[in-house]
Parts: sequence; C-alpha cells; structure tokens
Amino acid sequence: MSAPQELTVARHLAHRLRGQGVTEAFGIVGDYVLKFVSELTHEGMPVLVTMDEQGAGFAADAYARVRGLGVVVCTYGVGGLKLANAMAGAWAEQVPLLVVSGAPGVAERRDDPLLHHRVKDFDSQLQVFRDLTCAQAVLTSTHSAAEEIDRVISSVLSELRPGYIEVPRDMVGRVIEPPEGGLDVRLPALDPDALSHAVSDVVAHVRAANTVVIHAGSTVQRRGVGDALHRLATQGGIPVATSSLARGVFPERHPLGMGVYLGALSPTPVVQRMESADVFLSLGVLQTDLTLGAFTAHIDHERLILATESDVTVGHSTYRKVPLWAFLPALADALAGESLTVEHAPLPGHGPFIADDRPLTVADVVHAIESHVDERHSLLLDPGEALFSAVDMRVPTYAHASAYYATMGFAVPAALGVGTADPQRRPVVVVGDGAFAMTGLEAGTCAHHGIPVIVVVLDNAGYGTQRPIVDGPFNDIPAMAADRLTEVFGTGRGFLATTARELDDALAFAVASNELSIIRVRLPRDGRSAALERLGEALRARA
Ligand SMILES: Cc1ncc(C[n+]2csc(CCOP(=O)(O)OP(=O)(O)O)c2C)c(N)n1
Ligand SMILES: [Mg+2]
Repeated sequence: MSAPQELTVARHLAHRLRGQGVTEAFGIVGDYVLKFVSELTHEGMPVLVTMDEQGAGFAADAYARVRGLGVVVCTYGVGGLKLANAMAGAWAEQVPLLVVSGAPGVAERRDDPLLHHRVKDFDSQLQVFRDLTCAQAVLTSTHSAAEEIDRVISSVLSELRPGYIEVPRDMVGRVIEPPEGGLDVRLPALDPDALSHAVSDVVAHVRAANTVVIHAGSTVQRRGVGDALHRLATQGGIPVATSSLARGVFPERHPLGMGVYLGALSPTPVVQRMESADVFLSLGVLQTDLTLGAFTAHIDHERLILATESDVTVGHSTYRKVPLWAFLPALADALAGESLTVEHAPLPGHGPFIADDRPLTVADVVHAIESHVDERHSLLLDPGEALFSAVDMRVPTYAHASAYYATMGFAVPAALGVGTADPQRRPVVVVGDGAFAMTGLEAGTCAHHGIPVIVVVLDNAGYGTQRPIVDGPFNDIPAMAADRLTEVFGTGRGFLATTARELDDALAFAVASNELSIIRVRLPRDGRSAALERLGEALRARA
C-alpha cells in the first residue's frame, strides 16, 4: 500500500469541491495565485481562464445555478476586486458561489510593506468581501486551514450565498492538518408540528378551490425540490408559471406550463389566469420589484399561500420554521392520488414564424428564437429587452438570467458556465448591444473552451430600455459590428440580420452548425417589446 498523500490547501479544496459535484473552476491567474492554480490543476480541478475576472465570476455563478456550487479563482486586489459585482449578484440571487483569492504571504505581511496590488491594508479586499459573502476565511495556519475551508463551504451551501477564501501564497504547497469532520451543511430549520399544521391548512384551501395556480421560484431549484414541484403540479393538474429567476424549473411547454409570470409584464392570458385563481401558491419565489414586474403583480392576500426558504404564510397566519425544502414534498405527498377540481386549458402558443422580408422587431426575435431553440439548448438572457421580451416566449429549456440583480453583461460569460456545467445543452445567449459591449468578448472564451455558443445581439443602437425613462446622448453607444468578431477570433461564423428571413436563415444555420455563431440583429432604435409596452400601460394606469 502506498503512503497516504499529504494534505495541502489545493488538495483538500479540490477534494471537497469534487464531493459537491464541482469538476472545474473559472478564473484568471496572477503572481499571488499562480502556484495555487497550478496545484489545483494537478489535483484535477482545472481553472478555465476567461478574458476578464468579472466574466469568470459570472461563469462560476451560472455553473452554480446548474451544479449547486461554483468556484472562481483570482489574484489579489486587481482580480478580487473586479469580482465584487459578480459576488454581489450571487448574494442578491442566492447563488452558492465561492471565490478563492491568492494573496501576499503571511510572512511577507509582517513589516507592512507596500506590495503590488495592495490597497489600504492587507485586509482591504477581505473587508470588501465581508459585505458580499456569508462566510470568509484567510488561511493563515496549517493547523486550521482545512477546517476553515470546510466552514466556508458549509456556510455557502447552507445559506445559498457566496463565500470568500483567501490563500496567502506562502501557504500553498504546505502540509496542512486533516479536518476533524466533514462538511456541515444545514438546511433551514424545520418544526415538524408546524409543518403538519401548515400542510393541513394549505390542503384545505386547495380542496375548496376551483382554480389553483403555482408560481415557482428559484428556491425550488436551489433546494433541489423540483421533482416534488413536478409531482404536485401533474398529479393535481395545477398549472405552473415560473419566476424569471427559475425558468425551466417546470417545463414551459408542458400542457400545465404557462411560461413566466412577472406581473403586468407577462402576456395577458397568463396574468388573467394567475391573478384570478382562487388559490395562488407561491413556492420559493424571491419577491422583488423586477421579478414581480415593478410590483404590478396583483395577488389578493386572502388567496395567497406564500412558501419561502423558511416559512409558510396562509392568508394572515404564518407557520414559522416550515421551510420550502420540507413543505413542498410534504404538500405533494398530502395531495397524492387526489383529483382536484382544478380547471386548466393549455395556453395557446405562437404560430409558425413567417420568414419574409419585413424589417425586424423585438417581437420577431422572440418568435424566431422560440421556433429554433429546443431541449438541446439552454438560454441565457441578459437584462434589457433580451430579458423582458422573452416573457412572451414559451422556453423549451432552462433560461438563466441576472433577473433581479440585473447586471448587464451577465449572459455571455454565463454561457461558459452553463455550457461547462451541462455539456448536453448548447448555450444560446440573447443580449443587448450595450451589454454585449461590456462582456461579449467572452464569446471567444466559450469557443476557446470548446463551447460553441450562439449569441444573438439585439442591436438597437444603445441603451434602449433606458430611453423611455430619460433619453439623451448618454443612451447612445458606439456602433459595433458584433457579427464580425468571429473574424477577429478566427473561429465561428457571424451573421447580420435585418429582415425576418435573414434572421430565420441565420438561426437555422447556427443551430445546425457546431461552431461559435454571433447573430447581430438590427432593430429600430425606439422599438419596444410587447412586454415593456404592457408594463408601461400598467404603470400609467397605476399613476
Ligand atoms: C452593469 C450595469 N450597468 C448599468 C445598468 C443600468 N442599465 C440597465 S438596462 C441598461 C441598458 C441596456 O442596454 P442594452 O444591453 O443595449 O439593452 P437594451 O436596453 O437596449 O435592450 C442599462 C445601462 C445595469 N443594469 N447594469
Ligand atoms: Mg441596446
């Protein structure tokens, strides 16, 4: 028998990550982290390099949305601080994302020297991340390093928030002590009595109702109770709309699927069904302005059953310590075998896309993408018209978005993350020209790592969704021939679509090929999606 291998920070971290289903990380090196990245790579945990740290952060975030944990590795200061926005987005949208940063060595810090990348103090970066993460560790001792790593990973998985680990470079390669135990992942607290009372109460409401609808949110996905959701819906015949943070948690083209519900942004038939139901079951939906259509969602309190990460509220009573992870399966069990009196006729879909020579509108793009994308793809929607207009699409697959934090430039790097986490699905990105200008170069990164992403750039000459709020030269951006970037990258194929036929042809070609495809869609500068028109109307009516 060979002697057991000695433990190092990289070996322990790689081991723990593999245990959670993580097989690759994302990041950019630098002298404070090079040796560590090299060791991680030797431990079988490759770090996929992006063009910018923010891109690595978004990729790791998206990877976490699919695999349940994502990791981004960076150098100190210049790298770490560029990740602040990605970590903030992960906090806001409850994504378990771990950042591991290299740093000056413990010994190097002693005389307080001015080492490159330092800001105010050696712990400036740590201070920034204290506010953006649920747990932090600076690995300064071989005695505690493994346990500190475990503590941070446990918190990230328990709380579904980002975490921060800083590795001083002189700790890399040193033998560390094995931890006493394993990870300690704690689900939100459960009171079994409260659970059974909550379930009885909800069952009584559901049995008495003629119409019941489900609004399913990201906590369903994050807490791994998608199967229970499916069971609950299909056995009872209860129609489901998802939140914009959870598209794909229930198949939108299922006869019970209604697509996405975001208050007045949603198609009128969806709004009517959702808001007229006798019982509105809100399951793990983050209740935010953006995911509820600027709070235009009208749900009568009397009819609302609100199940969150920790509690269930039925009308005016709240059952504490009834977390979604326990409530949803228990409710599905309680209603098993029951034929409810729920009424539901499938919503009509769009007809076939007519590919003629008319100039394109946002509605055309939604319709065309809907007719070409299927279960072999995953969709990434960037904030702006890309995200809003897709409300009118019945997505056949998963669609990921920074739908609440709403950081522009998320979608292209996120394609690297989901394409890596779920290689069976080819990512299709829909992104505004403004957002593409921020992080679109990561399309080249996708190709570099063998992910033949399809990027549809909505070119409306600038910040279209800002114009109706206040317009001025600050909404104009320099023109960019995004379709010619494939020449710059030396791989893939670019398309410029100005008519419905050109878009249809480009999408057909891109979907049939297996190479990077960038489709630049020329849209009117002041065109609006149907979704934003509806929202505008609702907000005017409210005013
Ligand atoms: C990183 C970031 N900066 C600024 C904003 C504010 N913002 C929201 S939408 C938008 C314009 C987006 O332009 P584009 O990507 O072209 O999409 P469009 O609005 O034209 O559909 C801006 C500037 C933001 N959400 N994120
Ligand atoms: Mg734009």
